[in-house]
Amino acid sequence: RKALSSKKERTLGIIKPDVCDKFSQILEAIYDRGFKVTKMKMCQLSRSEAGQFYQEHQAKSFYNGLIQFMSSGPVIAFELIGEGAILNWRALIGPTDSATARSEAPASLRARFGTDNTRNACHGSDSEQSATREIEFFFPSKGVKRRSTATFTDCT
Ligand code: RTP
Ligand code: MG
Repeated sequence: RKALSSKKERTLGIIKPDVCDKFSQILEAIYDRGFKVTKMKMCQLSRSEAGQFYQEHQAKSFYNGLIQFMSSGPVIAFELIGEGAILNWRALIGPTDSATARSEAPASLRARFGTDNTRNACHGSDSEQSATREIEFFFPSKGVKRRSTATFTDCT
């Protein structure tokens, strides 16, 4: 019987507005780890789109700052597929706080490219349920009733 972590999974990653110019180095790390990149979109989120995306944090003290940051410039969102992709992608990005990442996971993307607890380079879905919702948010399936109302402004 295969270990749980060998299950093929999909997850949603985001290169956040602080590090869009580090796109090529981040993509290189993603391919080095053996993920398959199956969908990708560059766009700028409105405040309401960013708020919808991070709706589970609505009541948190950092919510407004998070929404401000996530709508401050272009993001690159992508779907990754791989064995244990949800946990493995979160391991590659590292702890939420970039300073913690630098001490505990120096090779992680947040250690290498993040600034602090908010401007932390990358996002990764935290569960299968989040991954499904977040992939649908950025890459709405056609045909069935669209669950995402996001319009995604081009970065022109
Ligand atoms: P993410 O959802 O972006 O992958 O990050 P995460 O799971 O590691 O952390 P989460 O708790 O979900 O927080 C979402 C994002 O909110 C910002 N944040 N700021 N105390 C703070 O100032 C604070 N805490 C969190 C970060 O941008 C974090 O990634
Ligand atoms: Mg999270």
